[in-house]
Amino acid sequence: FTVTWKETTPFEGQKPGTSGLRKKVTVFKQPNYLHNFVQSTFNALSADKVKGATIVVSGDGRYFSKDAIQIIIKMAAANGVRRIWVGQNGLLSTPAVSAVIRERVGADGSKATGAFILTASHNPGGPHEDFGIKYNMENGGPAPEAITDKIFANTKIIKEYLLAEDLLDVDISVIGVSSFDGPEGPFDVEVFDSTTDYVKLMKTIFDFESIQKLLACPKFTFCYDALHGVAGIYAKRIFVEELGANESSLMNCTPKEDFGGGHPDPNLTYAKELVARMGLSKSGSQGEPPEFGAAADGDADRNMILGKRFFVTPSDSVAIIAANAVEAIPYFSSGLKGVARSMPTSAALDVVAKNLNLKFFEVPTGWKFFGNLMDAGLCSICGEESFGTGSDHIREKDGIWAVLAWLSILAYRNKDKLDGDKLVTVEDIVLQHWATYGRHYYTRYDYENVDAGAAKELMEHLVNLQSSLPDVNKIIKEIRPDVSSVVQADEFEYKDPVDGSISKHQGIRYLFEDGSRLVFRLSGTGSVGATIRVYIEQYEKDPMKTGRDSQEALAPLVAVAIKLSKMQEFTGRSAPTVIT
Ligand code: VG1
Ligand code: CO
Repeated sequence: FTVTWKETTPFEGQKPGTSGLRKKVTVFKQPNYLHNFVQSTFNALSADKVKGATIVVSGDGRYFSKDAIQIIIKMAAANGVRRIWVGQNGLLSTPAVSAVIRERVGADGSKATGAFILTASHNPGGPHEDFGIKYNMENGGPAPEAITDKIFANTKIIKEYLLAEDLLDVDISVIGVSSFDGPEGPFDVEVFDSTTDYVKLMKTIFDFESIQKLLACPKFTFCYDALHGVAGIYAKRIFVEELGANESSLMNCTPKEDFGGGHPDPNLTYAKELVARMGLSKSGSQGEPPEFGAAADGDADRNMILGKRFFVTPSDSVAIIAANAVEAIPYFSSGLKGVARSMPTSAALDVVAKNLNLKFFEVPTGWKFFGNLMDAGLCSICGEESFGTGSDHIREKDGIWAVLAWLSILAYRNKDKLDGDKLVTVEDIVLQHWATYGRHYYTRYDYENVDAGAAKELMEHLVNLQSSLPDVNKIIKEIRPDVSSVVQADEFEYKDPVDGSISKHQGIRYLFEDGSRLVFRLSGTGSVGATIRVYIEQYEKDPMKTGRDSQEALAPLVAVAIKLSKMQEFTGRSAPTVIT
């Protein structure tokens, strides 16, 4: 092939958000739009990570992925990349990409130094929906801010990109290697099985045999909903082929370019079919729900864990996994190095860390901040309130891992009960956890696609309010005299304990005397307008009071949050778009 220098001009707004660049497909399809971003990424990397390097390109299979993969292959060839690794059909979950970067070794001993992940995660897909791209580094984790800032700076001044125009399209549906000759030497594209490396890694972490026994027990019923995302191919391999679950326990496990028209976000609002099957929908259920249910998002890094007629909040989930990991999961049997959560995630994990005397970290939203802690050996398990849970086995959150972690805990707790008449359930485990550690009532209100200017004003208003706590408390007492007082309010700022880098403006916090918290943030993953997230949390130590309905328990704080922020005045919204 030959290399052509193509002239181009910058596009506005190619700033990577919480997790890469996410825009409408129509935006990505503009001539040169993807090319500019990819070249800006190559230009932001050190030369050794491009020239002669091995780079992974794959994603959740959403609409436009196949075109994007061919474009990136041609640009990589022209930029002197030695080899591109593609999961069959362009499919690799985000956690599997991380595993491939860290674990996969090519036939000639080659290792990947990075990856382009093609996903907009939980955002809908299709010709009129979202596409996304993000770059992951040699450790398998998302590029740190130093790199994403550089990429963005490059997108603003880009004048040309490199393209191997005459390179033939590669058939990514067939496993094998295609070799080409370029001006700087050979270039290969290797298509490989999307699940092998990931499955191998999972087997080194969990005791598959004990999970298999649990799944074989007739009293334990199981279902998994991939919402037509990429998780489906891993679910089939792991839950059905390896662990013996019934094929009928899989829902929506064939990946689709448009996720079947749905919103591939595993929560009580969007995972409707699973929620109904688990007996959690208001309209009631058809028949006896399974004992355990779980779902994933489009790129399979998120998870939702459900018991029969029971929802586990993600903040509780990570705390419960951390509390049980050493006993129940072989990978952690020699102890946990530490635990971490994102700032808006509830303090359930803090209480576990304190009780078990573990190192504990609170980081800004987004997985990239956990990676440094893990690379430095400071953190084993971490999680976010947004249905993200994971560990230092890779550098991304991991939806299937979280399900295997829960199945491991259930298998461990039930190992002597499989022949008895009653199993320990998901609900039992959560209730026991609350009895030991107390309960953090938690909810998140999302106001999606509000006017960006209005969202900014609302946030400024909340920052201004923070200058006088007496005023804040006066307002609160007027709204709800039964709510405790704010004792501290600030904008969250994080100093990375490993590299000393500082991230500012990571969310507005109001911290109450009784441990309650209100947090306000703007989303960094949307593709149009702004999304305001309000995180509401209240701690209850009294075991007699941990069994309330969470929306009811949180109602006073919710009322305060809405009034304090003047939500309706600024946005015109009287209700959130999604409550999780
Ligand atoms: C959201 C979540 C955040 C998560 C991020 C990426 O970000 O709140 O916790 O890490 O999505 O997840 P934001 O900026 O919109 O609040 V995924 O599964 O979209 O890669
Ligand atoms: Co995701």
